[in-house]
Amino acid sequence: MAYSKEFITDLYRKLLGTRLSEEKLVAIYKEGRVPGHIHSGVGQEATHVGTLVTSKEGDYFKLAHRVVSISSVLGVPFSKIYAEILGRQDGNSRGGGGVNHIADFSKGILGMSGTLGCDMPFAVGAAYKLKLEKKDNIVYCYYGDGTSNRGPVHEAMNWAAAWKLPILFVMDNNQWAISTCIYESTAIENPGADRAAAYGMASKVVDGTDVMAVYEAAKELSEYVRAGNGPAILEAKNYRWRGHFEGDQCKYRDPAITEKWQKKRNCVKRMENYMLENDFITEDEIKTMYEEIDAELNAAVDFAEASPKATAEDLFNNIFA
Ligand SMILES: Cc1ncc(C[n+]2csc(CCOP(=O)(O)OP(=O)(O)O)c2C)c(N)n1
Repeated sequence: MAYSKEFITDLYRKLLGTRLSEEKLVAIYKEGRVPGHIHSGVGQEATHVGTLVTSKEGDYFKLAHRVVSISSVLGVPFSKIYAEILGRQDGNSRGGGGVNHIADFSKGILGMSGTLGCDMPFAVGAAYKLKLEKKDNIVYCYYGDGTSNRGPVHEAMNWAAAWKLPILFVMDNNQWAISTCIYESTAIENPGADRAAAYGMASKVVDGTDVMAVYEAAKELSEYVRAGNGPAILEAKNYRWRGHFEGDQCKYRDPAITEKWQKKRNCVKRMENYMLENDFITEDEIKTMYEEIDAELNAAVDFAEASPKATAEDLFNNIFA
């Protein structure tokens, strides 16, 4: 497929922004500037960026607990994302939600549940709304390989398929659920895509470290879903580069395998090589982009740290009962 320079450069900028933001979170966490914990998504950005660039105004999103910087691709400023993660009043959930709750209804971002899998039916509910409204919008629903073995995921998928709802399930298969490898807990090779047929859904497996391949697969499946054919599953093969949380020593897995993924399957480097080889960008332009994004992220951290902390009283605000 032929791509314009504008499209490719925009895609790369989103990919790089997500990567540098995930790295920034790790850096400020190490300095003790982040309360609570973070689940770093460094290395897995292409799966999220490559799918979300196929979205359009009016779509809904049920994001995941990893690669939280991805909300930026949907228009949430880094300053708001960081303020939330740092527990500040200028955050998306006024600092009361933290890292897992970068919801923003104005952008269609529905938030997520800390009880993994239980939020999949919310996404299906949003898809039902879209179907009743007869819109050609869809829901992007992200979930992990570990989450895929939970009961609510099955219920959500069954319901979505039975009612032919417009929802694209995106499995970010990073192969690990804390210390359990998916291939020890699941008997099939593709724990996302192989199950699709049982629900009567379309599916695809893609290299989650190749943003162009993800984009092409997501384009095809999102168009299929948008056209009213019912839900589909896109399984992106990936690897969790860092620990489940920062501080996890990963004693349960072989560091040589992690290193191999980092060296050979770095989605940002792969995209840079593709762009350089095809004359979409120069080394100097890449360097400038790193500098610009880094400055934007530093300003976002400054903004978040200057924002007032959420208070104990805030716990009782903005709740239904
Ligand atoms: C129902 C439930 N069980 C356990 C947990 C604790 N937990 C948080 S993240 C996680 C790993 C989930 O693995 P996966 O879905 O593959 O996502 P990943 O963390 O690899 O991105 C677990 C078990 C939880 N939050 N909810």
